[in-house]
Amino acid sequence: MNSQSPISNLQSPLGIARAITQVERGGENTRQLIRALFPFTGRAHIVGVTGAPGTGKSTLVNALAKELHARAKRVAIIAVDPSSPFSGGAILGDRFRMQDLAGTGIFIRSMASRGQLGGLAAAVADALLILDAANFELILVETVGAGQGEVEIARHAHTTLVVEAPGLGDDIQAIKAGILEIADILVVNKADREGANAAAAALEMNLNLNPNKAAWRPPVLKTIALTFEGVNKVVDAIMKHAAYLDEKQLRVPRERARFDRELRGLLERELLERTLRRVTPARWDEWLRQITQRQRDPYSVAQEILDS
Ligand SMILES: Nc1nc2c(ncn2[C@@H]2O[C@H](COP(=O)(O)OP(=O)(O)OP(=O)(O)O)[C@@H](O)[C@H]2O)c(=O)[nH]1
Ligand SMILES: [Mg+2]
Repeated sequence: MNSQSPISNLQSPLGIARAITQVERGGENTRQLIRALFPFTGRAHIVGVTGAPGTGKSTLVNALAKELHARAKRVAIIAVDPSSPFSGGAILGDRFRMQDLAGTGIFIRSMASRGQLGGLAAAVADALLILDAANFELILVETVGAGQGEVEIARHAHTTLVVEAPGLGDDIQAIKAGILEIADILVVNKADREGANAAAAALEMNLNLNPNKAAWRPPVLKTIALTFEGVNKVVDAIMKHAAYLDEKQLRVPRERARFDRELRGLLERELLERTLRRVTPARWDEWLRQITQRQRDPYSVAQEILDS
């Protein structure tokens, strides 16, 4: 870091990309960077986009970003793939996406679980802060797959979209995976395919069966992301949900949930690191040997380490 304003490095896409690479590495430089940036954050609206593999999330996110850009919003995309340590396929797909967005001024970055000391969730949380400080008004975060990852990301988001597509199975994937509760907006993509109306009706019925106590009823919207059909309405719904959060003063509770999670994760990692720093590899090996030979149990070894 130089002595200029901490956000002066975030004025170019290259500077932003470098900052994200930094937070992926973790460590003291990351702590300093985030400390310096944090006062400049808190204005971005974070939209999580999740759903089963292949429902068209990436296509939809690109279309949403273009539509938001056309409405003069500063937009960034983070594509998170928690399942992939190397993200070979994802990188290929992303190349294509990046070309698709080239020259638009829309920032896009993909993050997989490779090479992060502090874990992917922490790196994504920090990347969101960087993009926020870099003055992006809307940040679209796409996550694939694993239920845990989806819920994790939803904790960062102000607005969560759950994307479905017909023909991927008999049931609606979100109902099966139990992720409907996190949805603020439901999208049935691939509406050009047979079964889209049935999928939308099933989602509506599920909403009727499990009515939310909150005043916001998630709209069920059909899209054809490939041709931009319905994308306008999804953007309208995002803006409407953002306004709803402001009007009902729900932004602060959502932020609390986000930072509650983050603070706990941070403490977990810090305490673990500090504790392990006091232990030599030789002692660690010796403890493992004692445990595997049933001379000691893991609880008493952990207690000894904590007491030391
Ligand atoms: N027919 C049809 N195909 C679509 C539509 N939207 C996306 N697709 C296609 O569906 C396939 C998967 O799209 P992606 O956008 O990569 O889906 P995804 O959900 O991001 O996939 P993962 O990231 O692998 O989970 C691609 O071949 C898209 O071209 C649509 O509205 N209609
Ligand atoms: Mg994708």
